[in-house]
Amino acid sequence: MQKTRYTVTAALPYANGPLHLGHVAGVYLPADIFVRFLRMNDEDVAFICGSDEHGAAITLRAKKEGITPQEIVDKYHGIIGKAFKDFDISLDIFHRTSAPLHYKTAQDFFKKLDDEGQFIQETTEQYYDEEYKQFLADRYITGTCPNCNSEGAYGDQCEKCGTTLSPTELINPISTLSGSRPVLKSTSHWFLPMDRHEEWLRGWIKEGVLEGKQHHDPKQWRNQVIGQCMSWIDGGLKPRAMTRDLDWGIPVPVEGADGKVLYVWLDAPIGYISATKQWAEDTGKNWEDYWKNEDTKLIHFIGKDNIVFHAIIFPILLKAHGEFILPDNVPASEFLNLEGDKFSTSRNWAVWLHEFLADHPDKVDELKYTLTAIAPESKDAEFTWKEFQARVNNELADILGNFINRALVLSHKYYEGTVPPQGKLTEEDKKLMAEVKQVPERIATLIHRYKFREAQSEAMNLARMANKYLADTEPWKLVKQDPERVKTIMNIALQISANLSVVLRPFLPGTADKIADFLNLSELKWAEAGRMNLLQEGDMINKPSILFGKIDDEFVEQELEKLKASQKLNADKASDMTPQKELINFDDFVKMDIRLGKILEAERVPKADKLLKLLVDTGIDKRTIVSGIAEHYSAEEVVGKTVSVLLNLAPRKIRGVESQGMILMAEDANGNLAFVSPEKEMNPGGEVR
Ligand code: B3M
Ligand code: ZN
Repeated sequence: MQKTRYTVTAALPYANGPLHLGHVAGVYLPADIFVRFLRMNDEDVAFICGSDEHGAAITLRAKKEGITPQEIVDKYHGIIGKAFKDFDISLDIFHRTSAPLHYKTAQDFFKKLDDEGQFIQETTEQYYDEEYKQFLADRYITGTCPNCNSEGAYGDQCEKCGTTLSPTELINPISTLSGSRPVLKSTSHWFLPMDRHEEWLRGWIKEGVLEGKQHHDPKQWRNQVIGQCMSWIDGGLKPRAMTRDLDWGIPVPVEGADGKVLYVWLDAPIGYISATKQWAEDTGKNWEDYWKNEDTKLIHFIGKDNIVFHAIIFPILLKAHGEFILPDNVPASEFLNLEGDKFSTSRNWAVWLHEFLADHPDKVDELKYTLTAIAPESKDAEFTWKEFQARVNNELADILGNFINRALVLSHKYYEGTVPPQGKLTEEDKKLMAEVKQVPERIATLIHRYKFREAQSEAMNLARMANKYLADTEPWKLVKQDPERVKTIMNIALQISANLSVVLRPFLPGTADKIADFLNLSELKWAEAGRMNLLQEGDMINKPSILFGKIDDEFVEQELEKLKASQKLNADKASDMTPQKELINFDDFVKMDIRLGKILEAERVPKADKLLKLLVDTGIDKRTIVSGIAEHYSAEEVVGKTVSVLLNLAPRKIRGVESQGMILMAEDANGNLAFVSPEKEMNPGGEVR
């Protein structure tokens, strides 16, 4: 069925810090391109976002800054909202989950599910910090990831391998409040029995089928989204707690839930609905058209660490509620890295959007173009200031800017700023015009497949073709001996300029506006692109200005200096080093049997980016150990290394492989990893003590 309405959501940023370029490239810019394109096609679109203002990360930031959680969210809700405006992200609303309307929406949603028996109430053992008298969930607890062995995994997620976790799965859990080892204490919570939904969910994710009907085309979904969901489903869906023992969040609206709040990953996605309600109220629309109407396409733009929350948990909640539509697509991006390292809020290794805009308010489209050109759509990508300089100078300025400038300057020079007639066409002219005609369709197809990098590249190819056309026809040389021919060439060049103001608009709206102004054109619809008569003979055109200034080496140097200075500042603070763990006594230490081991064989663990399966000679036996080092070491390069091994760690199954022990690794504040090896050749079995 032809769907005639879109609800496009962009992940609600946590209001505990500013946005960095990684967030923008992965979520907000692609969503904006998609929405702008839809609006150019007169689609009815709601573009929804807002601040995610609950959750442990916010209360931890508040503790760190010595202010209240409300003050934290007020501060960052403002910073983020202004950054979206200054970066021309065309949201219809930037709402917030601390708003009363959201509380009511989320509580009504929860109450309906509870009244209809969609939850199971269970009393379970949860980690509890006796010093802070607080149960520990999500970011309040950290430990070793059971999946990839990385330290610093949180109670709800390991940021290293992306696995979604529960606190009791962590190895050696530590409270992030007191730094002490938590105790287990019983508490009751409302659980979503996700296992009950496995059957329909599997069909919906894999085949796009819902209740026997084709709901969406799974071939349009990104592989990493389906892959992550299917491994979650195949791993066995388990009941997941939808409430928390916290004092910051939305109170659970049922009897016997004092001191409990909604789990932030139940609360936040409902924030899309409450934001839509607010927007509809402000604009006189019916919000239910955007969330309950089958002829509406629901699209969630997110980063890959949010996949299961948007493609499994929230759809289960929507379906359990019974009145809502499910997403047609969840275009999740991979991660963007910065100058060879991961973006990191805690290490201050980031280019903050609001700071870039304060320093370079005139470079919005330059940044948009670069981030889209390198977007991490199907694999992690890298932003460097040299890349930014190259994209701006070699593509925006030298191709697009140069073409537009020549087309308009020459038209002013030869025809006093009027559009000349289009005379007799050569074969070359006809070939070019046929090419121009196909560009809009190619871009539209790519955008509908969420391939924004390629779509933008197609739009830039139009400028490349036009630039080449002028270089090949050299009107400036012809104008004396064949003025009629030059009129046709310049008419074609101006028609292509008009087309560029249309096909670039989803990606570079500011530039599209400037070109349209040069040509005295109103904002054109997408359907008008591809035509070679957007301008009529005799139309007046304006004098152009330079579209893109060049980025010099000093600009790049200054930005790199800023990065290094902020990182040094942060390193000096040292506040981000993991605090020393609680004291142990010698008896605790001697329980550990740490030996030297020689790696005999190594191979990747299938479908696990981070894991290597190792055969290790421990001096007493040869055993298999799984280690989360595959992102730092290849299988080949570890064979033969002598390393330190914790032998008597209870065997654990990791991605189906029984691991008997743990390779000890050293990791510094920059995330660099190294083996702990003897400084001279030693045989396997040597005891470390
Ligand atoms: N606040 C963003 C994150 O995980 C998270 C998204 C919520 S969307 C409902 O960084
Ligand atoms: Zn992990």
